[in-house]
Amino acid sequence: MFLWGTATASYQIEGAVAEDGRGRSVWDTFAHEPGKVKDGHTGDVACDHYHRWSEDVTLMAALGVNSYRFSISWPRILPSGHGAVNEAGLGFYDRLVDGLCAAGIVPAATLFHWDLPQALEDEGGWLNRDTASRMAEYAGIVAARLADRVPIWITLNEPFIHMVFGYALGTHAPGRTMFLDALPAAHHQLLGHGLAAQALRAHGAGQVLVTNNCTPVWAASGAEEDLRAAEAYDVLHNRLFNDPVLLGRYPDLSAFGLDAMPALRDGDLAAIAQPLDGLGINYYNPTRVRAPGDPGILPFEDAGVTGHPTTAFGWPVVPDGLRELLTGLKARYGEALPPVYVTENGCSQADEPGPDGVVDDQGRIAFLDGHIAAVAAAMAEGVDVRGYFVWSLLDNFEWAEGYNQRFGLVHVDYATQRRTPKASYHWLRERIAARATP
Ligand code: GBH
Repeated sequence: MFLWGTATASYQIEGAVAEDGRGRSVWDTFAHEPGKVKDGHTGDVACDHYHRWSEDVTLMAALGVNSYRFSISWPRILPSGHGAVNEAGLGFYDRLVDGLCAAGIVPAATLFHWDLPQALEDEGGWLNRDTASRMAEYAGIVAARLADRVPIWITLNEPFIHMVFGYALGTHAPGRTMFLDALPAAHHQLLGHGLAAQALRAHGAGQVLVTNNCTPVWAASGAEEDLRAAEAYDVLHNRLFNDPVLLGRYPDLSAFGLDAMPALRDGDLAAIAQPLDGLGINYYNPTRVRAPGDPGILPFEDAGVTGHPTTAFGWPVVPDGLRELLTGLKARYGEALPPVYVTENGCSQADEPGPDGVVDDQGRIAFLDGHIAAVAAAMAEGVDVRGYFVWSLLDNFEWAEGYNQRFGLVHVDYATQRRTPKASYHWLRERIAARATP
């Protein structure tokens, strides 16, 4: 069965940040620091999904999706990062999973979508190797409770983005600005993936995946130095995360002046390269780079993708980039590539209901139509794609942009929490009903 789904993440939708014993996450801290999130927005209430999850499951059932990718809030389960387990936190996901199963929707749970317990950040966060072991403990606890009903587990969401925005540039929590010194945060997340994958399986998890956001990398010209820049960017964005997981080794980092991955120890790569049941891919857009004007610390610079429409976020809309990405993964990894799940794809639009109450998001319909066709094209070229999840079910807390970017199939009026399915929701329902596959 091809999985048609929607995707969300705990801090972006749940709210209820101080309820039922939830501990603080790095995003609670970051969002409450003045100037970090646009307009001072926080996830304190978000979509109030913690209280409205049942209504949200009903919306998915009516949409006709057969799967739902959500993330578990680590600090709801382990408020101080380790030690005492918060039963009420487990209870929330227990009810959600039961609700999904009753609606015939396959739960796909992500363990870490960026909301690390603040208590673990206080011990060094992902710069501390121990956080990987803490993740394995957390994985075992949730799997022991939920793996009887959750068949699909995703360890990490986009470790590249978390390293770059959270640790290198500081535009996301925990807000560190370490540039290339952030690389251990990548290695420790990957180690956390490997150890968590083992713990998940030991506690009955069926399918284990990791989700990497990947981008086709285009050189700004055919000049030798631009081609080298493109290769270096591909190493940093894509291969640094796919190679160790699928091949058990890191790519050559010499373009970054490194002869090995910092923080790597003997045995780590074997732990990271656990057999996987699938690779999750989040795709938003391609990236175009050129050689840096001033030789600085990075061997590339952004050249911008031009000549394509853009989303409200300013991101280029290039549906064929998804076909290029998927077929490129197959060409690069061959037999080592497990089945692929597109675990996120979607776009932001400035959606508001018209006088008739209708949110007529034609741009999103065109976006989804084009990208679903790109998945079909990749499948026709031999890539084993097993699922497609739209980001997102609901408009939600878009990290540093707060509530200013809307990615939902369902509009959320934050003042009242009223949910209004957009035109794209109705379009997708008909698309799914008409054809079982892309
Ligand atoms: C995902 O990250 C996250 O998993 C999810 O939580 C989030 O809400 C969603 O996407 C939407 O943002 O500068 O034009 O080259 C996506 C990571 C990073 C993808 C920035 C697009 C740059 C576009 N994104 N990236 S551009």
